[in-house]
Amino acid sequence: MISTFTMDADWLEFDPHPSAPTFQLPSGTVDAHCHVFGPGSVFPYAPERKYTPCDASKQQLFALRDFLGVSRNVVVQATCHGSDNSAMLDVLRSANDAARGVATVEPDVSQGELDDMHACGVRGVRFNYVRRLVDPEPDAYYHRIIEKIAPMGWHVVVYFEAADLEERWKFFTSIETPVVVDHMGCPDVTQSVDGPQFGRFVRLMSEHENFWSKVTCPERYSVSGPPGFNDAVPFARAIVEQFSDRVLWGTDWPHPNLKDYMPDDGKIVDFIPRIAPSAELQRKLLVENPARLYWEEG
Ligand code: 0GY
Repeated sequence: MISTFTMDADWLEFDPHPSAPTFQLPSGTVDAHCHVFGPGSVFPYAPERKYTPCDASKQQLFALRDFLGVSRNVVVQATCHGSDNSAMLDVLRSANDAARGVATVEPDVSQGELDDMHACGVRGVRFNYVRRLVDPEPDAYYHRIIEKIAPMGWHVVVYFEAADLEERWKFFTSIETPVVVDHMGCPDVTQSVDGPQFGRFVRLMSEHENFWSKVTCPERYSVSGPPGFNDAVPFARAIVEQFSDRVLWGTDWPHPNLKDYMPDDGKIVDFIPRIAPSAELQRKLLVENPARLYWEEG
């Protein structure tokens, strides 16, 4: 039976015709944070999901990649697919080594399943603490997963909101694998870049050298908004300049759960030189760092 799904009434669909970016991405650029959704008729959305999106297929992802001048993708399992990673794995299998993946797994995942995912290109798991997306589990649940994935050389991606960092600090800093923080921990950009909230995140990065940050998603926390996301610039730029070897960039296409506007992916690319002003910083952010984390074996 073919399942059909109706996207949420307030769902904003991605822009099918983004503008051509002005900034030319360096050769080898990795979009290190993007998703696919279904299509639901092929890869049904999970019963426990908290949103039903529009479909966003691998063909559409690859078309955007080529249009923007991106070389490779890291596809992050979306919560609307729960721990069924089939849609994400299908992208990896179709990408001819030009995609890697971050999966969602449960503690009872078998070694055989992990090995199959590794062969497809999965190199990390994501722990999501954003309550509108999932119900977070106790630390022991995540420890059991870490015990299984650490020996495989995988890393952990954590998605949380700034106000939650204090509570999670002890657990996060106990993780010994590389830990990649989504969207700089979603800072409140109405506070000072030198203030206590962002200061806590900067301290996390400076005291723990296994932590990386995605400087993605200004559209999620900017209050000044598009096209410039001006209030987000000092935050992302501070992280890029201070931790240039541990930062990643991505589009976040197809931009799940935005409620006010849909960003133009061309403008998302044009944001890059404002947060990584030199060619060297751009090369690290876009090419070298993701290549090291996702394409190097060992
Ligand atoms: C993101 C953000 C979101 C959604 C998901 O897995 C997801 O469903 O990641 C969000 O709604 O904030 O990281 O792209």
